[in-house]
Amino acid sequence: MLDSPETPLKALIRNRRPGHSLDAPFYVSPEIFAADMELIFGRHWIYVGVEPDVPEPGDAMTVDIGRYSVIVVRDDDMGIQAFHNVCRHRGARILHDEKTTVGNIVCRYHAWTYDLSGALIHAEHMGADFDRTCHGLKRVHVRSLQGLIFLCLAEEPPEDFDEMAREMGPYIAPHDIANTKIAFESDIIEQGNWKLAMENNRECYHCAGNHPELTVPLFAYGFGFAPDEMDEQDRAQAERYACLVRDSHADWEGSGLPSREIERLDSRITGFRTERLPLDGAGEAHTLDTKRASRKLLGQFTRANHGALSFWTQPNSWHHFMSDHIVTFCVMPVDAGTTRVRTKWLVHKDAVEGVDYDLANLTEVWSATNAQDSALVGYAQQGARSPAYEPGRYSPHTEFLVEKFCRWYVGRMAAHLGR
Ligand code: 3BY
Ligand code: FES
Ligand code: FE
Repeated sequence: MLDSPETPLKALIRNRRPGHSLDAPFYVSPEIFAADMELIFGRHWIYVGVEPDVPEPGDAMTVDIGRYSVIVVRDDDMGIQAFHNVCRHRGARILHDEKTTVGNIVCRYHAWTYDLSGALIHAEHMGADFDRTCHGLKRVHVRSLQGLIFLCLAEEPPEDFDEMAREMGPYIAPHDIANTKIAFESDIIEQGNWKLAMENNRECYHCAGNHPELTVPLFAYGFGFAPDEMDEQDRAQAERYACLVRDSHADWEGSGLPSREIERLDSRITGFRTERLPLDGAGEAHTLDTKRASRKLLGQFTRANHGALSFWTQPNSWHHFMSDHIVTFCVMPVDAGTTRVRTKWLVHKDAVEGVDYDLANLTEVWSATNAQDSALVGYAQQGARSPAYEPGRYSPHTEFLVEKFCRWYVGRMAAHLGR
């Protein structure tokens, strides 16, 4: 066990025990939280929302990443722009609502006015020698991956976003995010470190015991299983599942729907993984009857039994794409022991609530699952605060993706700290 939470970060990283949860300071120390914000959230591509957050020119959303506030806005040419939400006059925060619609971006303090490309177009009293062209809003790197919006706060963002976009594009494109709308969104403030929220997402070891709703459509097998502990009946079931995955992949790939696993968790700065997996029952969606939640299917889909395409990114997101709806999750650290998990449910933009979909039915599985996960993350944080906590072993069968997340995290921290 470690002697004190004050142990220097580099030593903690060097001494991290592979295959085990992290040392307590990684979850509880304000200093390591500050390092996470600078080295992970300050330098990587961070998932923040979807293009339907800002569907029309002038639609803007503000995104808080630690101490930063960023404006994401749809410009007049339908492009997405991102700027620091800090006025170039005396630095006041400009936009205050999470979502708004603007003609120009106007600071309330002295009415400095920026157009949707960030250019300063109006600033009174500044004298003849004042050059407006040098006072545009500071840009933040922004990229859309088939409608999923990522920001990077670094001067030089990781160059491998394009590779991820190239590989993931064909998987996500059929779900046509551009023609969806946000049917519902929820924020949960979890009482745990952001890494515990991510670790919790990377395994389904806890699913059988905690997620009675999610395990109706979801086969936990898809996230690993322990063959040596299974009886004959379990093993037969697991084999049937493996066949179902093989047959489904062949079927889906044959009809032009990329489905097979891509795993780039260790080899990239921008780590990600994807796979389309069959669902139980009718095999259509994350609902309690396993059928589509919305009658209007996305994109060109004509049938709904395409299972769910999942896309997991590092450091902070996961997404489930179905034929009729999409559920997308953004993890945002608040402080060492607090994390915001923002979930959005997307349906076809023409789907009408109460006619094509029932909101309770659409959101039921993940609302329940999020609440259950939130409690679990809270318990993990409470444990990590105890002097009795010591890193525990991950299951090689059902927690290998948690280990990969931790390996990516410590690897990135080490790379940035220069060791
Ligand atoms: O949401 C996910 O990514 C899945 C579902 C349950 C646990 N996790 C692996
Ligand atoms: Fe924005 Fe003065 S601080 S106009
Ligand atoms: Fe869970």
